[in-house]
This record gives sequence, structure tokens and C-alpha cells, in this order.
Amino acid sequence: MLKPRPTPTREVISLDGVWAFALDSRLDDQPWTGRLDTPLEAAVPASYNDLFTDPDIRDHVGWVYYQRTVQVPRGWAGERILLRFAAATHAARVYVDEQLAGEHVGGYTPFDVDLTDLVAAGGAFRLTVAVSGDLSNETIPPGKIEVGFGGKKKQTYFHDFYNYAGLARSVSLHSMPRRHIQDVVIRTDLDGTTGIVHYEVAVAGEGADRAAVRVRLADADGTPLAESAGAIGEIVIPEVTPWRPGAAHLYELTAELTDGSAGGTAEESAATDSITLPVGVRTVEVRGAEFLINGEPFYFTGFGKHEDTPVRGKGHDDAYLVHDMQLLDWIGANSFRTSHYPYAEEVLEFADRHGIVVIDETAAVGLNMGVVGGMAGKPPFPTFSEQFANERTHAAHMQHLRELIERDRNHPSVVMWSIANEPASNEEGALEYFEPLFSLARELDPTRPLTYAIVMFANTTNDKIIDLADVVSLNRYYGWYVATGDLALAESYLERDLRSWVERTGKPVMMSEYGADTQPGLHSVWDQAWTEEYQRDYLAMNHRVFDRFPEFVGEQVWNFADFATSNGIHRVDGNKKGVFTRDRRPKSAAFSLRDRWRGLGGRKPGSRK
Ligand code: GCB
Repeated sequence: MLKPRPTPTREVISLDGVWAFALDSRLDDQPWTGRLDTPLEAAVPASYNDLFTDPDIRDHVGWVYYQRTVQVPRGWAGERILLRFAAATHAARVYVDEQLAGEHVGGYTPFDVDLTDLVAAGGAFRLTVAVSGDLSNETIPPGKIEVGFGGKKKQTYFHDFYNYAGLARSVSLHSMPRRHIQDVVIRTDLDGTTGIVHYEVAVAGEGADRAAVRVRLADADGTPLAESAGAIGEIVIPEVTPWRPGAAHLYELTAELTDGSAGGTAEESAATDSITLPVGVRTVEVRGAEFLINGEPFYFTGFGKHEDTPVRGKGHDDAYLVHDMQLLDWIGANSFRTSHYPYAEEVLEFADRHGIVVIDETAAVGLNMGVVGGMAGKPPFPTFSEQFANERTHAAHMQHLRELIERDRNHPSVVMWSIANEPASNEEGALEYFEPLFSLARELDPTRPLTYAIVMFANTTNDKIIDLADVVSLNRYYGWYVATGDLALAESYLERDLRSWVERTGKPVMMSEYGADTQPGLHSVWDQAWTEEYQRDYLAMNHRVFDRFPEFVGEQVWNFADFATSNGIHRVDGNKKGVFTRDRRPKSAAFSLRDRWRGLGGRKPGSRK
């Protein structure tokens, strides 16, 4: 799905700003039929939870309503008119005046609502959006709502981050020609110094089959390089400058529709629709135990992140985006995982422009009853059963995976898909559940390797799905949840665990999570959990072990920054495994990671020539 961009044939109007806001419980039935009777206003984009001081809003279960008036430009007569929600977490119903105009389920992927037959160019309409943060065992991610004390609904979930909800990403009104470019899929190849851009343009609307497609490629400065005709084709770039980690190079591909009616040939006539996309030419491949980018072994350094900031919750914020990416650069990180859901498109666009490598993860976190069972990992009932991850959960997961890949497959920064975080891959039913998901990912994108982040309880003996994946990504907390404060014991456990994955799979192995909660300002001369020294020493112990394995291809620390979680006795005002605090100040470990990572240039530590 293409992100709306202004082009000579398309316009985009941002609807971000301050909207009227109310909880369903404080409104009459069918609140979309009139003006919301509410004193509250909420910022868009932002999660609504932390904006207000009222605890009933913060942990509201049910729908909330956003409303504003939208003016349609006079010049849009005859065009298709659409609303774009970059995300509505986790479900939305969109009303135009009195009418339900569209719905979407899934909190981290975009959707359009077609208003062409509902609104008039030059007119205005009342836009009401109902958003629900509710989760069930049939949503991705899963959760549970119970009726508790005094009849109050309470939501719990199986993931370790706060369930922020609302309109956390941009909303826009956009236009496009009736006959239009629906999608462009780009795949790239390298053959020596030659780059090849394969493209496929999908056209929709009346007379779509009659439209001619032409495609132009230009260098980033606009210098034209090559052209091609036809909806499917390839463009060859002799002496290509590849997109490289740490050295992004982007070309610009413009796809145009022509109908030949303006006289001359279709090739010469003016474009009736036009869109321009950045293109990075690069390859990704797993060969043996190596992860190759442009045919060269790549070593991941970086973090699992979260979209999480004070006040905004998961609301996208360009200032935090720039600052976080600056901190990645400062510390020498070359990559991050979008744990545990697809991030805002702006994040990937930034990564494309700056050569930051991304592991793109679905929102499938918490498909694991073993985690509910505590450290023993004993599920209260089977994860893959009618009671929990059932057929409907699976269908939601498939749909979400499709939406993720269709949104992100043109980003050169994305080098691998992560199908889930810590699923119960050790339980019966895992293979049947995951096999269709991996097949779907390969069908939608045959170019990128696949992985999933493997929970502690899954080992080489009981894991049932590792054969489906290309890369072994391990979430391991030896020295934290296991062998707490005993780094020598932790080191021996970790070494044994890694060795087993390396020897039994023959695949590249990386650490997708390792970390220790750390309270900044707490110090000790001993191996004392929660101190800044312990976080540093814990990481150093991990690194000693990683460096013993040539098959080890990367390290992503959990987490980049401290982040909000639900209340619980294991968390002190959120998860404190950040190397930076929630307001992005470095803990002591940040400096030791910087010493290890700076100047590696994507090579394995210790392999510097
Ligand atoms: C994990 C999860 C992550 C948690 C982390 C922790 O394994 O994947 O979401 O936040 O552990 O800190 O416990």
C-alpha cells in the first residue's frame, strides 16, 4: 500500500491537529450523528492514554470517539477522494456525517476510506472516528478483557509494554485520479557493478486495462538515468551506487499513467497519474551461516526499540525520530528491530535515507501461554487451541502480515521480516499455525529472509518451527531472569545455548534481545542487579560469548530506551532495560556499547582488518 504523497496528479491534506474527544461511556448512542458533546480535545497523532489526568480515560476499555470538520478542496471535482489513517490502534470505525464509511481492524497498519461517493468537492463534512484499544484472543496482539470489581471492565495482555491506543499516527485527506496507480512493487538486484530495478505497477479504476504505464528512473538529484514502458519491467543501471548500511544511496522512480488521448503516442502524452518513490538498490541473502547485504557479510549492532515517549505514548513524533536516530549513530548502532509491531512509515523512510538496517516485525507478540505460566514456562492451557490462538486469531495474523509486507516491501532499509515475537514455538500446534504464515511471507516477498524472536523456553530440542526460518533470532536473559547476579553461571548457560543453535541449525544466529533492568544512578562494586555497572557487565559477558561464534551475526540489546508497561510487581514505572532513559539520557552501558560498536562498519567485532 502506497503512502499518500503529493505529486502533479495527487494532493494530500494533513488532518493532524486537535480533535474533539470523548469516551463512549460518556456519550449518547450513535454519537456520530451529531456534534460530540464533550469538553475534551485530543492531539492527533498521539495515543490518548497519557494526555489526560483522568484515570478512567487512561485505562478505558471500549470505544473512544474523535471528531473534527473536514473541508474538501473545490479543485477535487472528478477525483477520487480518500481518507488515510496511517494507523488506528487497534480498531476503527469511520463515519462521514451520519454514515459508516469504513472500518479497519489491526492497530499498526494503514488503511484508506473511499469517500468519492460520499463527499463533494468544495463541501465540508463531519468526520467522526471511533477507535477501540480492546484486545481479545482473536486480535493481533492478543489480550483479555474481564469484568472486575463493581462491574468495571479491565484489560490485561500478554506483552510487556503499555497498551497505548488511539490515533497515534497521521490522518490525511488525499486525492487521486479515478484511473490511478494502485501500487508499485520494486525489487532490486546487483550483477557486479550493474544494478537492476524490477518493477510492477498495478493500475485500478475504470479503463485500467487501457492505460499505458511508463517508468522513469532518476538519480537523487533529479538527473534522468533510464526509462521503461509497460506495467511490468526492469531498469538497468550501469555503474550503480548500491544502497549500503551506513551509506544510503537512493534513486527516484517515477511511474506514470498515460492514455494517449492528448495526441501523439502514449509514450509522449501527458501523465494522467504520477507517483515518485525512492529506490535503494541492494540485495539481501542468507548463505550458510552468513547474513549478506550486497553479497558482503553483515553484522547487526543495535537494539530492539519501542514507539514510546512521555505524553504521546505511541504517537509518532518527528523530533524523537530524529533524536533517536542520532543516538543510534552516536552509539555506533547500525540497525534496530521494530519490536513488537510495525512502526510509523516515517521511521522507515528515515532509515532508508540514512542507511539504517531494519528488522521489520509484525504485531504478533504474546502468542504464548507459557509466558503466563511464569518462568517455568508451563502454559495453563495450550497456546494453539480454540481457547487462545485459534483459527480466527490465525486469520487476523495472516491479514496483518499481508498488510505489513504490502506496506513496507519497497523499503531498502528493511532486510528481514520477523513473523512474531516469542511465540510458543515449543508447543504442539506451532508448526501448523506458523507454516502458512511463513509461506505467505515468502509469496508476498521472495527476496527477504524470515525470522521470529525465540523465547527462552524454546530450545533446539523442543522448538517446532525453526526449519521455517532463515535466521535464528534469540531472546535470552541469562544473568537477568535466569542466574540473576551470577554472571559466571550465566555465561556458561549462554554459551551452551548458543552452541546448540549454531551446531544444530547451521543457520546464522543473532541475539534479538538481551538486557538487564537498570535504575540510573544506582551503583555497586558487586554484581548487583539494577545497577548501572551490572547492566554494563551483563552486556560485556554476553559479548564475550557472542565473539566465540563465527556463525553469530548480530546483537540487538533490549532495549534502546526505558518504556512504559502495565502496572505490575516486576516493573518500576515501566521497563528499565533501556540503555537510554525514557527521556533519552545515556546510562553507563551506553558508553561501553559505544566503545564496542563505533567504527565496526557492519563487520563482526574483533574481525577488524
Ligand atoms: C522479552 C520480550 C520483551 C520484554 C522483555 C523483558 O522477552 O520480548 O517484550 O520487554 O522480554 O524485558 O522482559
